[in-house]
Formats: sequence, C-alpha cells, structure tokens
Amino acid sequence: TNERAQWFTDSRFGMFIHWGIYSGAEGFWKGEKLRNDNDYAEWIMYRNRIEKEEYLTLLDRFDWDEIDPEEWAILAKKSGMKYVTITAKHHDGFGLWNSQASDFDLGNYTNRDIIKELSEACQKHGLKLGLYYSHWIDWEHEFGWDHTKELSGITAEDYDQYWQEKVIPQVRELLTNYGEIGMFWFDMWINHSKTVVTKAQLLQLKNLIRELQPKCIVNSRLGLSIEEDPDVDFKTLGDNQLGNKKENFPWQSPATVAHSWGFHKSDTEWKSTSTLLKSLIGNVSLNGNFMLNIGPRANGEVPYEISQRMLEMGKWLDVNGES
Ligand code: FUL
Repeated sequence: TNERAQWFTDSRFGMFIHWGIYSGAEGFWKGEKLRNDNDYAEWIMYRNRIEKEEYLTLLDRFDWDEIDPEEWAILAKKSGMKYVTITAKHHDGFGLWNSQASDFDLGNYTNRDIIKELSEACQKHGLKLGLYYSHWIDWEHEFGWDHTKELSGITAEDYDQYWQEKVIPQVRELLTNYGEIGMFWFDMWINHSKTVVTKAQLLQLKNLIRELQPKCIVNSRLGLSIEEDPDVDFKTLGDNQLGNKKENFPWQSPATVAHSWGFHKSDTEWKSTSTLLKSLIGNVSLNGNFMLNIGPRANGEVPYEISQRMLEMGKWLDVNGES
C-alpha cells in the first residue's frame, strides 16, 4: 500500500475545476464555433489559432467583483467531496496566480491570485487542494509543445529551454507559496518517447515535488511508464480504460457533467444525477476515486445544471455514504 496516497483512496470523491481565460469565450470565437478534433472550450486558443494579445482581450469579460473561489469550495463540501483540483495552468499556458517565471499570468493583469484564494478556502473548509498543471503542452511559450510540433518538429534544446525557464520554476512556486498541496495532476496522454519530452525532464519534475512536498501525490499522466517510475502515486484512467475488477493501486477517473471541461455555451447534454452517482459508486466499488468537473463562467458562477446535480449527489451521500 502507498501511504502517501491513503487520504486519496479514502476520499473517493473530488471536484475538478477548469477555469481560465477560455471561460470568457464560452466555446465561441467571434461568434463562430469551429468543430474539428475536439470541441472542448478550453482548447479554443489552439483550435482558432488565436494570437496571445487577442486571447488576452477575453479577460475584459471577467467580472472580478463577482468571482469568489470560496463558493467553489463550499459547493464541493456540500456535495460530499473531499478535495478540489484546479487548472493552475492549462494548455494555453496562462497561470492563475502571480508567477515570477512568466508574464502570461493573472498577477500581470489583475490583482488577484486564484490559487491563493482557493488554497485559503480549502483550508477553511477542510478540503485538500490539488493543482492541474499542463507541463507538456504550452501554447504560449515559444518553445512549448503543441500538436503541430509533432509534424514540424521542435529541437530538444529549445524544448528544454521552455522546461527550465517555465515549468520547473512555476511548479516550484506552486509548491512553495501556497501551503500544503495535496496532489499534482499532470496531463500527458501519449508516451513521452514519441515526443520531444524526455524521461530526464519528467524525473526532474517528479523529484522536485518529492523534495519540496514529500506528501504531495502525483498522477500517472506525468507521463512516465511504471518501469521508468515505479513510485507512481495514483493512476488517472480515462472512460475507455475503466475495467471491472478491483485494482490494487490507487486510481481515479475524471469526468464532466456534460462534455466540455471549460464552460461552453452550447454544451448542454447533461448527464443525469443518477448516471453520475452510478459512475461514483462504480469507481468506489473498485477502490477508485471519482473527480467531477465544474466549468465556472467568467463571472465565477457555476452553471446551475452542474451545481444542482452535485448537491443532489451530496444529499445521496449524506444518507448512503460513509464519511
Ligand atoms: C485532457 C485535456 O486536453 C482537456 O482539456 C482536459 O483538461 C482533460 C481533463 O484532460 O487531457
């Protein structure tokens, strides 16, 4: 058994939060909705090839007086969730805190630090804080990776520049300035050997976390195979990887209430509360964890269709769950 991950296995249910500049676009760019490989709202910068300066204008749509991360924490608590994982930096490369390692962050455009606010709210409400950090993909940095680079190529040297001047210092900041971080949730779903990302870089990142916060757990989407890193804390399994037998390692599947992770105006095929409960129960019966996503709007509001279902799940857990 992995002692580091015991709290996580016991937690069963957590909240995922996808929120960033893309939340202001709501899935549309200049009134148009482009369809191709995916329709995730948080992929709009890439899908529509939006330039950095233009992308930043979406910040004008944010209503800072309304935005209060504590409301997300309270919703998690009332829904019976034990931890909250927020997109500190998604693929667009924009940090939700005040980073010294990049200008492409909230601290540079506002006086807010969402990671700080959420970490305080989590402490206040007895929730663990997890951070999603897109290490591999970064559409903002000149040498960050995006899918076109599979074709055009990027030199190992250039990529390492991105890694050493953005990824490493940012992860260091996140582990230094915000108290206890319960988990780091990385996001790489193809084998690193097929890309420019190296085993050495991924191990550097993992070791940094172990050094700064030895209790922090790290998911398998860091991108190393089990042979390369036997010390993996928990596995992230997609819907198509869910089996039907009990696993003897800690695992989790993330899910949305509709389809997109970031708020998307026309994404309205909501799963029912009983469907979501069945996913939770299914995972828990196989010793897993379920992390259900909210995509708040640019004013911080959680869509009613999501909050209502989560609260119903919380009521069910009050009656039928163990605490
Ligand atoms: C994927 C990402 O590409 C999506 O945007 C989302 O964050 C999901 C949880 O993971 O790999």
